[in-house]
Amino acid sequence: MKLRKFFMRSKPFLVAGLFVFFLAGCRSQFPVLDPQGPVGKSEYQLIVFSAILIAVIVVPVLLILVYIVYRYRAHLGNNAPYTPEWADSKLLETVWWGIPILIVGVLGWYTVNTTFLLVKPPVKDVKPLTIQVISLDWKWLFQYPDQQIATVNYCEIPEGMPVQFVLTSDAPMNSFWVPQLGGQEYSMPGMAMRLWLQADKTGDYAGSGANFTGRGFAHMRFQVLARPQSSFNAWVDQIKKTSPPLTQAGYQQLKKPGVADHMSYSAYPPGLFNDVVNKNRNHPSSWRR
Ligand SMILES: [Cu+2]
Repeated sequence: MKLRKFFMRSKPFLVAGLFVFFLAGCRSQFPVLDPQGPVGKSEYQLIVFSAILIAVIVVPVLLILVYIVYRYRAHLGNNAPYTPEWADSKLLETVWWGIPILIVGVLGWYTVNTTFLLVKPPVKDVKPLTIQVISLDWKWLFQYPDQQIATVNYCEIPEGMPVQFVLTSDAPMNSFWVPQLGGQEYSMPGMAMRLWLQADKTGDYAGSGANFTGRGFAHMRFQVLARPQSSFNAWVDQIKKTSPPLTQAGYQQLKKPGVADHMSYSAYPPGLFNDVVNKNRNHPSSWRR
């Protein structure tokens, strides 16, 4: 009877526990836990490290809670010590202030070190690629200033090369996120934000807008295709030869709210990215106090 009651009461915890246990088996459903580049990997290590340090506190506290509730329960014949005059314990105070201070200190130091490193390119001996990204309603425009080509809703990058994404928005603010390559960064009207990412291996990496922007938001997905340098070069040449240029009129068309497929352009209006950033400087979302 007692045992049955115990299981009835702890049912939500058991279900939650099983849920976590089974989910842990399918990594591919959690791209953040399957990083494919140095940025994603160091963020993954930060996640694991934080989870372990948090568990150091949470697990013993929950175990002690269960023990206390059981040990000191109101029950005839319970011989647990009863000490109503007990006031304090220097030893316990030291333990429950000392451990958290230590953990917050270590976690803070590690987090600051890791995240500040991500402001710089992940590797320094390879010349980086720059891609300018404009988030629109409801599509992503990628521009390659060195190659002078542009794409919509997909971009190719060479494997093993650090890529500097420079982000802005010509629509509501959004957030640029390629979970397997690294954390998200905001794209905001009137601002240019930098995000370093790198793919170690050839592969197709899914990306999406991580900030709700209205009706077509669910379609703001894009692909980051990491390819060997030679195929990347061939791809650029191919686009230069076969794709139409993006004109100013074409951009105005693209800017109109709507969803889009993958598109490629052999050229784009010079200075488009900077014009978009400057034009939106008076946008309310870029006001500074
Ligand atoms: Cu901002």
